[in-house]
Amino acid sequence: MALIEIQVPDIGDFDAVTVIELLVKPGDTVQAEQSLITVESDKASMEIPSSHAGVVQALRVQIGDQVKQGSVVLALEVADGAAAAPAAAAPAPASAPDSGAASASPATVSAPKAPEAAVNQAPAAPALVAASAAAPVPAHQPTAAPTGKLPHASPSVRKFARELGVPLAEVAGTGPKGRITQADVQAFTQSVMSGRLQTQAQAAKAPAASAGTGVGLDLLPWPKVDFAKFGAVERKELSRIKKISGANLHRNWVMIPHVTNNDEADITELEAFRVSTNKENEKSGVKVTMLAFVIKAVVAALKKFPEFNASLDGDTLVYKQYFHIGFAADTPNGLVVPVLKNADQKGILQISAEMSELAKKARDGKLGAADMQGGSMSISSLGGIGGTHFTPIINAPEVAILGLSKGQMKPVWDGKQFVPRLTLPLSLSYDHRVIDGALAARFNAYLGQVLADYRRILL
Ligand code: CAO
Repeated sequence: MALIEIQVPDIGDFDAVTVIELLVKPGDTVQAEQSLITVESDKASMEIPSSHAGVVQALRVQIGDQVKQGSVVLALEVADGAAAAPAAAAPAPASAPDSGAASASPATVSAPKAPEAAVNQAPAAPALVAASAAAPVPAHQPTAAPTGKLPHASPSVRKFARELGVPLAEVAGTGPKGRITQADVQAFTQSVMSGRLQTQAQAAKAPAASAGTGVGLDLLPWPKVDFAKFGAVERKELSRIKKISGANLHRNWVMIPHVTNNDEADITELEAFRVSTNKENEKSGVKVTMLAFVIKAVVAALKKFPEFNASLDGDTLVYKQYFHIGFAADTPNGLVVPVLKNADQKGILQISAEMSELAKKARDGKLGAADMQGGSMSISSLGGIGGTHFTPIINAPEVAILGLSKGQMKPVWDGKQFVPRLTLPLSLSYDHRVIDGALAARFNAYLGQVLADYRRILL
């Protein structure tokens, strides 16, 4: 085994950037191109990937450190001989590795680089997670003539483009030195979709058109208004979280055919039980809210309706055998969705304790990437605030999300008279490509039954 040092590569136009997230720890096994840390400049945040596969020996940076090109990120133990060949298809990017592989002084390797960038000798590029909000959205150049040069984009943007089936060669880059950003890829998908619809519409109008019909999205450009003409204004850049979550929400809203099924659950008895549980556990410091019961009820519903615990992979549906439930948490900087893992194996008190820990981490801006990954389905609870029903946006690649609004006392007809019952509004948004309306109605109705009589979970 040999020890090498992974360095920050050329990070474009930035002199120094701040480490905001450590994605690995000593002892972790990493793959080539796996992200190691996230850094942030005043314009964007970027992931720094590893050039080698190996085992992390020691981190050389901490959150808050300022780093620049050449700063050492970590020491990595790699297989003998691997230090000389950072990636199978790529030449060694920087200084020669230490021939005394097992010696204490590690070889230094200027690390993160896009494999393709190494092939065409372009400077290494870190993965761009969020482009500056000020970046202009490029107009789609339908078929750029092939230049023979590989497009300039980071590994994560390439991965993102691959997942969406976007040909990078046709995407105009708006990042530094023409680098293609995630926002560019998203803008491309939108322009292609709208272009396709317009083509369909034109084909439908043509005299020779057969059965094809379509509707063009003949959208107007975004209104450009000088608001200062009408009164005093203040401009504030969106937070990093808002930029990232906004791009994700936009993609999910545009790409997933959402339908929302609204229902109500009678939670009169469950609320009484919750209140008594909190009284009994007053000293434990753990407060149980309705959301913890809903998480457990959602797990029961996912077991009964496995299509909801699935993700689309092309034409294949991937059914998950685990039950990790995401919940939207409101933070001063924007919306994040921590994921409560293995909710099926936990009781209500443990779920409540973990939820409050995750919510605190979210508010303190300390959630790691792993805290927000692997969800089966998400819940967005606005019950503590208000509202009757709403349309939550699905958190791709999940296929459904449950929105909870405020529980209210309502007069309910019991067959003889109106009785006051506490009802909880349930808004279930689902991906209609995967879930039919009838199945969604059944899922929501079953959820309501479980919440009305929690003993059903045992059946
Ligand atoms: N109906 C009525 N009251 C409810 C309720 C409901 N559905 N859900 C919670 N409440 C009550 C709680 O019992 C608590 O009451 P007390 O203060 O009297 O004990 C109060 O509302 C506040 O609850 P909470 O918000 O602290 O706890 P929670 O477990 O319900 O939610 C969390 C935790 C992290 C999800 C929440 O704090 C939060 O961030 N919610 C916002 C989520 C959001 O922004 N969603 C929108 C996403 S789309 O933009």
